Amino acid sequence: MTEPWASNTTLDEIARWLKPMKSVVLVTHGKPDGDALGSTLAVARALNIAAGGSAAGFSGVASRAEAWYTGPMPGWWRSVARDTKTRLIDEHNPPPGAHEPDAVMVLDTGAWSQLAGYRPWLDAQHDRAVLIDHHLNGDGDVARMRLVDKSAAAACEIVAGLCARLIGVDSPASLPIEVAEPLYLGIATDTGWFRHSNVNPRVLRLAADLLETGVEHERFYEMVEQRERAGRLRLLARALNSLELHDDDRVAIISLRQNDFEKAGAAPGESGGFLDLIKTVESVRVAVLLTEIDTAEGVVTKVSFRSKGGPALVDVNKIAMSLGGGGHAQAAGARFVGVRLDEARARVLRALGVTA
Ligand SMILES: [Mn+2]
Repeated sequence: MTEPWASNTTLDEIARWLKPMKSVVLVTHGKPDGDALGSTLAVARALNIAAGGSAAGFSGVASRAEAWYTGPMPGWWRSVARDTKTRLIDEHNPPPGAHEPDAVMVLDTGAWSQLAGYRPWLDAQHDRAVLIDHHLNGDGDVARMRLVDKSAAAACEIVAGLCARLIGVDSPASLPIEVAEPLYLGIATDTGWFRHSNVNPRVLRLAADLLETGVEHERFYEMVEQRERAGRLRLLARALNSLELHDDDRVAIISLRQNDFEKAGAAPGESGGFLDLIKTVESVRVAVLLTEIDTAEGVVTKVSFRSKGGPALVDVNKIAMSLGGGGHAQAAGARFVGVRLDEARARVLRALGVTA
């Protein structure tokens, strides 16, 4: 029987159900982001505090809750997790077979595809599992109890109410700072630091309440967003310098050669995200990155395509396929072995129907 992707419980019921639980495991989606880490850490700390311990647990006694993660982990995650009990799960460290907690919580996801690292262990926990999520889609059979609020900007927005109930405070402004900090992190990152369309009065009021507890906005912003390597910026400077526009400025091309990576002190692969910046040019519909590198098989020029959506969508998957590559309609690539950058550029422009 398939179960619907919808709530079948409330925050009050979840809080009441969690109260007597002595051991709780919290899981979230693989490659956890600020909301995934924030929601799991906040609940783990709230559970310990609700039972009379510190955020990290009880002196001489194990923590009541532990958060499990499947990587890769963001570089800053330990600065946020600090002394909260965590466990990294991977193929060498699977979920401990004998580990049968009183309760399992699945936060910020409800999709089996994002929880693959926990199976089959998680299947066996179904009847003692509760999930809290804000995504539009998920699998109803992940947990017996589900609270799905698609209007929430972040899982942390929902979880803030749970933490307040567990600890017994009326307002998020009265939460302990150890709980407020990860909640703020989740809300800030899932709203793109209060820039995305999910920003509304309710989430801004919650963020303001969390700041009342003493959360330092700038410290978290710096920790998460200001971690760029100087070499990557030098590489970006070289890429921007190469910018050329074609077809009435609708096609933008940037180019990087082996020499650019060496001069910048950057590794191939550090050009990720450059095309997002090129796409911010108003007239540009298709952005292309050409990368010429020397490999064991000789010179190779890699082509990455990104296109803007909407009615004027250029299907770059088709373009890439015509060049022997492929991908998706808005993100695709191809690879030319034994072809220099200038020849690759000519082939790309021809494929795009542009006469240079
Ligand atoms: Mn989220």
